[in-house]
Amino acid sequence: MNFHVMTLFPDMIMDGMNTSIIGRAVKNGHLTLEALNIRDYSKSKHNQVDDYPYGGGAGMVMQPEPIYDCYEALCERIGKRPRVIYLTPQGSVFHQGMAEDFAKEEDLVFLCGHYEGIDERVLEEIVTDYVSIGDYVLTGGELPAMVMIDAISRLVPGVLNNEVSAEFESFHDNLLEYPQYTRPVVYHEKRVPDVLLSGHHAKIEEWRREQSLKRTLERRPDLLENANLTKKDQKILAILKEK
Ligand code: 6GU
Repeated sequence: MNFHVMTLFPDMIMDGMNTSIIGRAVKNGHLTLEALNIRDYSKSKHNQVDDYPYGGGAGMVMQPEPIYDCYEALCERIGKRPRVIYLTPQGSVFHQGMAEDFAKEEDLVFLCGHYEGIDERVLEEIVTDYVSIGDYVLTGGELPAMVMIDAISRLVPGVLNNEVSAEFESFHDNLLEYPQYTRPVVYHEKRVPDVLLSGHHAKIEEWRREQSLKRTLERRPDLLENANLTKKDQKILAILKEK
């Protein structure tokens, strides 16, 4: 997977992704990440990239030409025209299914806006996907781009050490993950559930599934509508709801 981020703050992207598992995946070649400075494509004398909004109003608007030229230069260099994700609170709210869809691409471009937004005409020309990360307002698209890159990267084969773990975590089957425990067996007078110490693998799996169902019912009941539930799951849920 090759990530290309068009931004006015390239250091924010490179510094933010350098550490952690994503940084390691870049170093060992499972991913590439580059930040393209939109300002490098300004043709004005002071490298200006924004201007006053037509019709008036507060703030500045990012001009279309530097963004278009930045994208076209990238396309010429890599010989393809990848999907362009524009990070905006007006987009569809990002979820795991979208991460799975984006992870199938070989290249992805993220367009990070600032100020009051970007001239609509260049968005119409190059943007394929409008994505938000939630219903709150941020100062720019860089943090959302990093959130998406993290979520997509961990689905790319080889990025996580543990090949199976990406599938089995929260949101697998649209259920939340079961609680985890490690040593010591007794901590502040609380014991690790006996079943986990029993070595009985079938019983452990059964307990974990029940915990996932219970937790999802308590914390995110909305997820159950799209969950993949067996007859047995439905029975367990019915009992949990009675309590
Ligand atoms: Cl993608 N951008 C901005 N500026 N704010 C946001 C967002 C994106 N998602 C939620 N809030």
